[in-house]
Amino acid sequence: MKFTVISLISFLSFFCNVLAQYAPQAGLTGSTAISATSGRFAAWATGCTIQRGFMDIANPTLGYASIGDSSQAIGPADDNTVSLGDSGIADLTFIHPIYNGPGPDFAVFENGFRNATDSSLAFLELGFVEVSSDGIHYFRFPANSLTQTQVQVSNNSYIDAANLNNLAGKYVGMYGTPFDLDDLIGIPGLDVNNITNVRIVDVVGPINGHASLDSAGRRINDPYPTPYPSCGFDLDAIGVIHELYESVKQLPGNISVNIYPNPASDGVVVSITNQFPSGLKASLTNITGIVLQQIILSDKNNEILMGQYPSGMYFLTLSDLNGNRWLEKITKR
Ligand SMILES: [Ca+2]
Ligand SMILES: [Ca+2]
Ligand SMILES: [Ca+2]
Repeated sequence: MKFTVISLISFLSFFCNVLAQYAPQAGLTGSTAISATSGRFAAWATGCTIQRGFMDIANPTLGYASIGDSSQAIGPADDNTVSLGDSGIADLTFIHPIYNGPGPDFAVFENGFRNATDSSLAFLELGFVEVSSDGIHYFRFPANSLTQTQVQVSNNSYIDAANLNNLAGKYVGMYGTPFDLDDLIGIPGLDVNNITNVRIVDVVGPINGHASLDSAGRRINDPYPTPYPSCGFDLDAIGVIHELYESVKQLPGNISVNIYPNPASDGVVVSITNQFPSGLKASLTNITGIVLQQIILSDKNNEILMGQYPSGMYFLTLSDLNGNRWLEKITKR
């Protein structure tokens, strides 16, 4: 009987390794983990509200997760966390919106920890990540979990990050799991260049009963049950990589910008009122984040024609050679 159990575990771990196809745990070659101290973060979440989940979703009489509070999710990653509980939710806000720049745009920090003897394995508690550009409609990153679903992951078992994609908590403490807004381009009602809210939803881990499903309908095997006050996703921080500045009136170096008319009919003029910076780009996107025009600004007055587009809301983004961006909302009559 013991031989059979060992064989099963060997088989499952072999099976997992064959299937593993995503980036491995922090510190291993090919990992996409971003260290909290990497210097890539321009900003951190500034507001957080928490809806706690139960310590055990199947036994509500035990009460709710209770460790930490919303302040633990604000500011730079520091390994101090707030516990969400089974299916608990955290809503995060930021001083400036997040935009879809090259590569990952923000990263989520949890407090998972490594297996002492196998650096590819870690104790991980997972969360779905959703974003919104209006604070009302949220859209979930398509998550993938290839962790086996035959044996329940428990409060003392370890999983392989290489089986996980687009799930917060994939990486150990002080290493952020990156999210790239490219994955959500073209969804009606979401502007990937103006993300105002990020939401974390605890993955409920039982492989039977209250299972959470990934984007392919697979059950996500996440530690369960964990009937403790520290139950569920432990949110440490959200770091912003691509931060959007909302005013284009003033650029660095005392450069003033005037965009008119707004609302517009035939088009808008982008007027630079003094010393002209080189490499300044303007990009016009529609409400779903699709880029309609991209122009290198080469003159003090630059006209962007809009007569061919339907009425509605558009975004004009200016960017400089240092990667800074500024956003102006344009209403087309
Ligand atoms: Ca991106
Ligand atoms: Ca969970
Ligand atoms: Ca924290």
